[in-house]
Amino acid sequence: MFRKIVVLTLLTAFSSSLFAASAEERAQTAIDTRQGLLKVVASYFGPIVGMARGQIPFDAAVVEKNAGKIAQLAPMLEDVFAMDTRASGLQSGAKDGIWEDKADFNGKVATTTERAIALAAAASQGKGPTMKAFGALGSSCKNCHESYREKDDS
Ligand code: ASC
Repeated sequence: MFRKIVVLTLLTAFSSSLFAASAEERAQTAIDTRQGLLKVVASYFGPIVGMARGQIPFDAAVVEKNAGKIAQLAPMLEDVFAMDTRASGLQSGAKDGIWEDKADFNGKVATTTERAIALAAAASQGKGPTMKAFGALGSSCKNCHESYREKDDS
């Protein structure tokens, strides 16, 4: 009895580690990964939204740091969206165009990266120029969502 449990436990453990994940598992992992990355991006974006709305004091150092992080994270969007998950039938907010016009999608990602770099550079110029650069970054997020996100609430 105990031996059987041990053998079954080992088999279960090995079946998920030794053998390749199913196509559906790989697709779900890809969806979770890209949604997770966008959440990390949003976590750096959020405090700057708070500053723009006057809910928290303007802090140039935080803007510079967070924009720098977004500039590092944004290029990863091209990588995490590389896998076409449409055939999996799994639900997500990703539109077909992502894989039908990769050059455009990747171009929008590149624009976002450039604008995040520009925001980091603007942070030392004071609140006015910073918020102008932040507006430009936000519109590149929105632009991509309008084209490629099913439920656009940006
Ligand atoms: C975010 C987030 C979005 C964008 C958008 C930019 O942090 O969740 O959808 O930024 O608000 O316009």
